[in-house]
Amino acid sequence: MIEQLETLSKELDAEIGMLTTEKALEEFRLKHLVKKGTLQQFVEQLREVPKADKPQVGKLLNSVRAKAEQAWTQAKELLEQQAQSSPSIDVTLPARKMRRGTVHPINATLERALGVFKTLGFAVAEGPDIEDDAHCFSMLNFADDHPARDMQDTFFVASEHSSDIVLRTHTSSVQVRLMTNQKPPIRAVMPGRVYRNEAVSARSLAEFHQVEGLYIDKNVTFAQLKGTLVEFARAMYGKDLKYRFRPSYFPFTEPSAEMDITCYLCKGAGCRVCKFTGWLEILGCGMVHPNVLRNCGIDPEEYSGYAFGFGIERVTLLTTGIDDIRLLYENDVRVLRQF
Ligand code: 2NM
Repeated sequence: MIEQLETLSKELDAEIGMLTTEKALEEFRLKHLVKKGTLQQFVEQLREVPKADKPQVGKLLNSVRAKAEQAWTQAKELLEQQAQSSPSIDVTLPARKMRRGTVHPINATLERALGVFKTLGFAVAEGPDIEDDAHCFSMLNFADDHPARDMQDTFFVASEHSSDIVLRTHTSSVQVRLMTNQKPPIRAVMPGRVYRNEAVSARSLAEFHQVEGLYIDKNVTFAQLKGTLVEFARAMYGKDLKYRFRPSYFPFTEPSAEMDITCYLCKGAGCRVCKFTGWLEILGCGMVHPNVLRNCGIDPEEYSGYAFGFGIERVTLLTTGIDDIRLLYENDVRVLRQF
């Protein structure tokens, strides 16, 4: 019987190694651990063992039985643990797509525009959003009664000490700082947020982004201004675009002009986007007014300069086909995911 028990013990060792499924566990239990199982049969045979041998055989039987029971319990616990910690992960499923963030269309347009001017030799300058009347208006040749100085057009910052602190209405204020602090030649573009007390609509917001440019040196001409802006427009809107310059008025430039390009939608035939003119206005520009140069300590007899400015949101609408400026600020992911 000792021999038989040892054979069973070896069999058990082999089977214990395979106890990795519910099915193997149950088969093992039915074969060895139930009343009619192998171990109970040995218990019954124990009665026929001579008395002298009983302690030895009994001890062996007990240890074999303990081994079988322990192994079964352990394997069952392990299996239950595995089922809990890894709730049926199917590693063959396709991976869930990781969505990467993208650059906001306003910033993408801004970077593109700045890139064009950088290749043309312009530096990039920035300045404060909160300005005083001098930098925003008076040094820029705005008359005392100019409508831009009205509460209706400009946000005034409440202050105990003075009433001339405003949110800048254009980045020209940065150009004033540059002209006052640097000697010509000056060639720079100024990107930034600007603020105007306007009703919000599909075309305009009270807060938007502008890029203005400035070039001051000896003998700067209107022809150079046109060349630079045509280069810019071609880079932004397409190589074979048509354009025109129309006379205009700004307090800080003389002469002043606005630049139009043919409508991207109707190619000049006339449509709702271009209000049936075939043209879209893209920027304002002009030769810096002698008064502005003088206010900034630059001699207009010695130097001349050109300046220009445009709104980034408008460029974004024109180049993406988005037809409502407010969509750029709502940050609806359904809009943002398209860029
Ligand atoms: C524009 C249009 C035309 C402009 C002028 C100046 C300065 F400081 F030189 F006088 N800065 N920006 C300018 C001229 C801006 O934006 C539509």
